[in-house]
Amino acid sequence: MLDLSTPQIMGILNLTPDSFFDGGRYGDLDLALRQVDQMLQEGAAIIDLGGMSSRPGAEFISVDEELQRVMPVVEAVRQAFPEAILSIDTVRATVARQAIEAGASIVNDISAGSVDPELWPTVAELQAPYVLMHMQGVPSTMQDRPEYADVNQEVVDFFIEKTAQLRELGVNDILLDVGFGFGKTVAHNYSLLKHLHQFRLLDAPLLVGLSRKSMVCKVLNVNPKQALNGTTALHMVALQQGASILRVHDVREARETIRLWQQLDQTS
Ligand code: 8Y4
Repeated sequence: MLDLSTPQIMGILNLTPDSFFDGGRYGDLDLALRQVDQMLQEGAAIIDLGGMSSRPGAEFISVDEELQRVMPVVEAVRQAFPEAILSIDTVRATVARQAIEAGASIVNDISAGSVDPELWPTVAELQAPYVLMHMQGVPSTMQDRPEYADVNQEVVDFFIEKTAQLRELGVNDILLDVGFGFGKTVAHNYSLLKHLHQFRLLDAPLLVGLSRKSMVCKVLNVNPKQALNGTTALHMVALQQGASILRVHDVREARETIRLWQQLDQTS
């Protein structure tokens, strides 16, 4: 279904209250479809759709509101771009189920099943590929005081424990994600990036989400709008460390980065 013998791009489609999208607003669906069209043309293999913000301090929305934001887009994208692979960014079983039943393929869950106990059994039942992401704490407070004895060891242990539980439930296709910025200081994030290669030992594809995040912005003293160049630099590091999927806002630039990495990788 998805060839991971070479790195691929997951394009971000934000459908959150703090983005352009407001479910019911006239023209919003059209705007979302045009953004998807552009990302696919620029080389995204997967489109990640999320209706609930996971930013520090973001507001919680109801299941109904999340469904109202996400489902029309899943259905419209499905219809307009039947070949596109969609991932649903949700922590809720109901949203995951409806999205998968409407044609989405992948469940991207930043909570590692910790919010909705029905999510993992649902993913198993639907036999959907699942993104297992590490987070310390919960979004509302995760950046208050991140603390680890050894961040790399802790994330490895987390992956080993959770993948065993997922496989026990019958979840067969697991992607691993260290969760940059989710309960981590800048130093923690860079330690994970520098040693990302170690996670390859777990024998699952690695997804990285660092696009325009604070690990770029804080070091460069720029805002997210100004963080594309820094994002690109770190994407190249992630590729060198064995990342299989880049979750990005800027597909064209990520495509170029992968192309340059391939050239380097094929060089003796
Ligand atoms: C500007 C830049 C503003 C970044 C906000 C953000 C990940 C993820 C997010 C990730 C996976 C974000 C849903 C945070 N990050 N899913 N989701 N991995 N699997 N913030 O790193 O992009 S949302």
